[in-house]
Amino acid sequence: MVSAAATDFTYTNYNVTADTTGPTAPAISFGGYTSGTWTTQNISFTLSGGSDGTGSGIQKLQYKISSAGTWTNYSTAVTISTEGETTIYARAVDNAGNVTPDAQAATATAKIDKTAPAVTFNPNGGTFNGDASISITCVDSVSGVASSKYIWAASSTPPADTNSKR
Ligand SMILES: [Ca+2]
Repeated sequence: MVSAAATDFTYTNYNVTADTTGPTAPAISFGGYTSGTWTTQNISFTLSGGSDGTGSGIQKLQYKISSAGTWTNYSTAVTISTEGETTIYARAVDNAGNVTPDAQAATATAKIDKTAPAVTFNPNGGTFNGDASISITCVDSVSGVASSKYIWAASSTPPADTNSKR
């Protein structure tokens, strides 16, 4: 049997506040790059902000690369070097473990193309007795061909000014 005098007990009031709401998404920032435009360079992004309102506060920020990617804790600038179109997602996690709902995650698009278009001549060289018809095909499998130009020269020495033809 255990007995104790009433003075052995102390009482403490705990304020229990439930936080069941995820924070708003952080911002995805690029240095000198505009989301959704093509570039020939690697792209770096940083995350900042997000708000948990009057909730438990933001514990950490996370990002993932492509919708099938894995949420990764953010600590410093992230560099994307993969050619093609890459979607970046960002969310925040609060101190209660709630996350920004998927539908409210921040998104941005990185578009990298480091490869020049392929140019094909048909026929490619040859000797012609009379007029020659040559087709030129330009293909770019990443960002596509925006425009194409050609020059021609009467000798085997290319013109010095590539904007002229002779
Ligand atoms: Ca919250």
